[in-house]
Amino acid sequence: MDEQAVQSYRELRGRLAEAEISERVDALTEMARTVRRLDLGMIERAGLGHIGGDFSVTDILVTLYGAVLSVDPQNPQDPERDRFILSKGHSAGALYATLSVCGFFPEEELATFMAPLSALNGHPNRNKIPGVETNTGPLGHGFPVAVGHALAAKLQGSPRRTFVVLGDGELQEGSNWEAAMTAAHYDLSALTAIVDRNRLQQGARTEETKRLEPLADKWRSFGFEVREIDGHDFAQLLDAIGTRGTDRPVCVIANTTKGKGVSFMEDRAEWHHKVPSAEQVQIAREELSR
Ligand SMILES: Cc1ncc(C[n+]2csc(CCOP(=O)(O)OP(=O)(O)O)c2C)c(N)n1
Ligand SMILES: [Mg+2]
Repeated sequence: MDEQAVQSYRELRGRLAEAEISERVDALTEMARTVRRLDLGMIERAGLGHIGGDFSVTDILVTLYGAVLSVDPQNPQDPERDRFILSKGHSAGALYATLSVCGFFPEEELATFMAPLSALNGHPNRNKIPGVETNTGPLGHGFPVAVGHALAAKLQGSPRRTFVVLGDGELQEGSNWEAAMTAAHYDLSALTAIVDRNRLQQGARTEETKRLEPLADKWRSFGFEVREIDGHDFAQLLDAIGTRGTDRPVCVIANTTKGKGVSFMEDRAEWHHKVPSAEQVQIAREELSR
């Protein structure tokens, strides 16, 4: 835990709870800039990482931690905390940078990303990092666990919410659809599944690999309330993620751009896990400070 960062995080949450929408959007935009810059530095240092999916999911993570999730970095195991699971665990870099900004652990630790003996592995590990709910990495496993968390909350009569972020390519794993069926069967209205709909997976477009469309209809037919948004528009993100479902689970289809924020990475399959050269890092850094 990083006390100073926790203090700033608390201040931010307090301020944003009272703020006008434009102020909330500005603050989240600034936080996202910080997260992308930290993540870029981690990947540069490690020479490894999944920058494309990190940058498509950053604004979603920032909205969750900056304005929606009820979590306390000083008490990460509070039984009444909201639960968040990054099912697309390869975007660990973006999650680590976000958690450090909120004070779950000191920012300096980010420099150890993927180094031998570091807690910050290529995929998140709940036994090593405060704030991580479950280990992810093998795609298709996070959503079933999230459904379990949401069902437990319902059985306990708790109002806590559960959120899960899924990759769109990840939806090709059949376990997700079993989980969706289960969530709808139990009317888990405090569960929100967010799909990072960047239309790319590893090395190819989702629609050329295994067609997902009509995606919203699929989720609706499984019993979800669907909210389709621009996943880089903070006002839309706040609206779609901020409220729970009325009587059924929610699926937010967040239309995003893989590599968002860096012109030469945007919507390019090769930036799934390519590492930028020193020159590219410099250009990326400049673009991310605008
Ligand atoms: C079960 C499983 N199969 C394969 C992989 C290797 N893998 C890592 S990321 C990825 C592509 C995922 O695409 P998507 O879910 O769309 O993620 P994003 O575009 O957000 O990076 C694959 C195939 C894995 N992690 N788990
Ligand atoms: Mg994808």
